Amino acid sequence: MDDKARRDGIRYGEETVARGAGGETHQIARDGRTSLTTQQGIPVSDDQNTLRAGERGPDLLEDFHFREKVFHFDHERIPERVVHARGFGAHGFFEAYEPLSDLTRADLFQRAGQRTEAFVRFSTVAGSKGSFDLARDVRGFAVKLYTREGNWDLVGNNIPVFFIQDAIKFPDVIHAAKPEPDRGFPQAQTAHDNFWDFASLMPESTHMLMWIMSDRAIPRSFRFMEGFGVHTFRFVNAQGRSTFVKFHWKPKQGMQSVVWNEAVKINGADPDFHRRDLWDAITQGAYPEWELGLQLFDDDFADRFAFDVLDPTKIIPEEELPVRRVGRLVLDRVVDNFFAETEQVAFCTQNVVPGIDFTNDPLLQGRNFSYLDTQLKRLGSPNFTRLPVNAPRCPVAHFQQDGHMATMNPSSRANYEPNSWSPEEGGPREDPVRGFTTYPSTDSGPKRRLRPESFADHYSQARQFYLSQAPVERRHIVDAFTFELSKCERPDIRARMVAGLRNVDDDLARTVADGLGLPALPDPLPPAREPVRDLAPSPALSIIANGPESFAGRKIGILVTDGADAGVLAELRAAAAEEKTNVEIVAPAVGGVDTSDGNHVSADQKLEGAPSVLYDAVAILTTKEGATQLANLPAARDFVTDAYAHCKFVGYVEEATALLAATGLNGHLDDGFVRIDDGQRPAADFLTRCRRLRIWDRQAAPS
Ligand code: HDE
Repeated sequence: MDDKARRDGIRYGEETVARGAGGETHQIARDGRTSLTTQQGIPVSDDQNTLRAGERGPDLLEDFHFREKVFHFDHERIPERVVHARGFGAHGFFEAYEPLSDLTRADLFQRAGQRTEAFVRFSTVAGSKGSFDLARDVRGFAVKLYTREGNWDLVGNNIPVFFIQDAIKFPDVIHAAKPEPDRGFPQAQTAHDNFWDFASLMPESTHMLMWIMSDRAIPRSFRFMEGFGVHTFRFVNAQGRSTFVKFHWKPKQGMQSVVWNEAVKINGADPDFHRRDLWDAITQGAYPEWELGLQLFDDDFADRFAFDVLDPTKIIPEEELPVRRVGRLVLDRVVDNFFAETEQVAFCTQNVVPGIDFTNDPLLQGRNFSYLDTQLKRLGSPNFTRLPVNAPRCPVAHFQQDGHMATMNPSSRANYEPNSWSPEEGGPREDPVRGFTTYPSTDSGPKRRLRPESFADHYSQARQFYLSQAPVERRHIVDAFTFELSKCERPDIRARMVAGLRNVDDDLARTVADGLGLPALPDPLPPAREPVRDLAPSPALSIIANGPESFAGRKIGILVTDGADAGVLAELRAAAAEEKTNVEIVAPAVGGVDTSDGNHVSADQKLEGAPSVLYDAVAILTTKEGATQLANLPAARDFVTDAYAHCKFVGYVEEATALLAATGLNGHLDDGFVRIDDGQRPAADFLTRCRRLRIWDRQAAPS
């Protein structure tokens, strides 16, 4: 159908489906494209108009194409995940560095260099599917490993502890964090009464609160954050010997977070900041990598350790039990279809393979019940395991059958066992040698509902985390508590939380109390058990102390105007390429600019759509006239002042001075302002300095 016919409202009779010599219908239309068909494969001749009686209607029920199309559309949505609704997935592989057969019989750890296909989904927890990426929140880090002995799902987070110790409190903590039920807001944030009411009444959440009020909860990218299995698991080797294990994912890109004021602005400028970042990195071939780290220990260590290794609100500090790196996870392929893969992927904590087993961590045990249940609700059929993203890559053989959307049913005689049919007709049999065997721990005791005494110290590790942070990171924690509690309408909730913080650190509690303007410092909450108090700080807990070694994978926004020095731009681009740093050209018009050599440079972004919060560092390349024009543009002034306020490096040419003057920053040009048109190799020098990521001195340490 041509455009004219479409405009004219069309009664048409033109045939769009090619016919073969014998009159049979082909799936190829006349212009060489695939013919549009219904779900039943019936070629469609007109997808613009419903079937109607007479020129102006009414529509006819007989229009099976219209009915099918709208019916399917009406059913496109599936329930979003009750938590972790907003996520982004990618494919890749895990590669083992060395055989770990002394520790585990899990197939993926048996041979150095062995690769196992993987799918990873990152997520935020509290927000709905359409919320923004830079919410202050835990990030999910769920890894599906398609091993040769079945799927292993390591469903972790970017924070190694959790809010609660017992799964029975999960609905409560999530209800409290989600939008309040009467009003349906606030979306994707914990800064409201219900969350802090619950948190302040649940001292076991204190350690986790320290983490989510820290910069860990506002990562710069999924690529720059750690992942943790959280619980203690077991490895079991071929001889049946068990070793406790905690899983870590260490980003090879180094760690990096943004600052809160920046996060708020990123959410407006690009709500898809994290998913776009991962998509861009992978499609550009800069595949992100994490190393799998293991903390391995035996019963003796577990007995000696100051806390219960089954308590998911505790870590084992890396300094006390080193992390052994045993392989790498590489994400090298984006999804073909978001719904089919990222939305339909179904992680289940109970998916473990021979050689990996659970412990009695009560949170883990509860999760093992929840995940299977939730997938049935979400995906609507017990056959969700057949979806390509969920299907094991190894052979599957069992007698489970039928159900909604069954695509794989027993085709031979027997659908039960034991049976006396031949191997061909009788189907699979148990395999005591290869089969999964549960580690035979001896567990017994009276049936009771209780919380073990060994779980009762809620404050010592919270304090350890706080004291392990760099001063500026501590300040961010203070600011985050103050901000979030300031959003609580009830003063008693604010005061109760500060009373809890007194058990963590008195300075922290006092500064938050001052920030909130509490009339008096409340007495500390009575602890369930006297805390151990001063544990040795753990440097591994600081992001700043574990930053990247290079500026690779980061992004510079270069603000240019007409007449910008072509030589400096070329040097900057070359230095960035050498450092494997991405560059985006930002200009007053997206059409681009003419540089000093008369060449045209097209822009990637228009200034108003590319605030400096989208970049790790910025540079300004302009002329005297250009700088004067920029000085009159609010977006240009914000570009610079935000970069300054967020402690970023700013490269500039001498001619940019008028813009800097207009921002009032001229007197404050610290180390982070770097001339890129002056010196030996100024552009390369600028990139090298950017490796520090931020000039934290701009933010004073807490008093
Ligand atoms: Fe989850 N969690 N969770 N969780 N969780 C879900 O399963 C649950 C917990 C985590 O990208 C749900 O498929 C309970 C800890 C991730 O698809 C649900 C408890 C950790 C994801 C569920 C926890 C996680 C989920 C919702 C307390 C870190 C997203 C949708 C006992 C170790 C996976 C779904 C994805 C998702 C239950 C606590 C990580 C309802 C009951 C601790 C990364 O089954």
